Amino acid sequence: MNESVLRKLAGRLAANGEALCAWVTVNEPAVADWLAREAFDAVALDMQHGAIDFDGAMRSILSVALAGKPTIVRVPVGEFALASQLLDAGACGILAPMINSRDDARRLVDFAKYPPLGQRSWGPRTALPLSGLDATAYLNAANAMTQAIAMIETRAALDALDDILAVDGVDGVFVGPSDLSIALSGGATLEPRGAALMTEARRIAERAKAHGKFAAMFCFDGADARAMLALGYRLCTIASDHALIRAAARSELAAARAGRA
Ligand code: 3PY
Ligand code: MG
Repeated sequence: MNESVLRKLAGRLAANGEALCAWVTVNEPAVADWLAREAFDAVALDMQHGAIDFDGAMRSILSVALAGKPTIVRVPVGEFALASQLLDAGACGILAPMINSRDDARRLVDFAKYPPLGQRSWGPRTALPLSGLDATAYLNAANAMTQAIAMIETRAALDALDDILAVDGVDGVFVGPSDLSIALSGGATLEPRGAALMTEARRIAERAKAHGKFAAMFCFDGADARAMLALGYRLCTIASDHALIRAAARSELAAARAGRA
């Protein structure tokens, strides 16, 4: 079972499959575990805007693995060294925000992939036992099992999109629709499903496909994820943990009060 956890996400994406991903922002492995036990294909931990620290990420990765699911971690901007540590701790994918150039993308690959693709340093403390492989077999399999995902969320990233996608070792691009919509409006509005964003979203999906890589998208609910899958996005979130909890609370409170004064 363990080896398949590390291979699961890559296997799904390599076979042109689709993956729906939970989005966790709290530093509590139980929340990652609850979501992992629903029918998500993967769980993402957000260390950029969420409250997750390294210790929490480490524990959450193990909880998610125990539920038989792979974990992706979003690191803070530019924290590539942390990416290697998270992979050592058993993460299957790294989501790197604000990747704006070929050099940024190369740096992500340097820390996420072993030679010859990158320069990830050896020390897969938890990943190796989780993989069920011996050290050499893990070394040989790790690059293919590990997703290096570049976030596209600025005008510079749009300009460099083909350069970023062309970097050997970048497995996919992930649209940050909120930041990208802010960038597209010159800082004036937040319209993550506005017309300008959607025009770029279509182009990003098309360019990723042309490079033989996957496109991923932060989505706001199930219907939104369904629409993005229809556009060719193959890895989609459906809502963050706090949004799911609040939406469920709203819906159940409304049900409890329906028809009552
Ligand atoms: C964005 O929409 O900018 C994101 O980073 C999604 O989390
Ligand atoms: Mg963002």
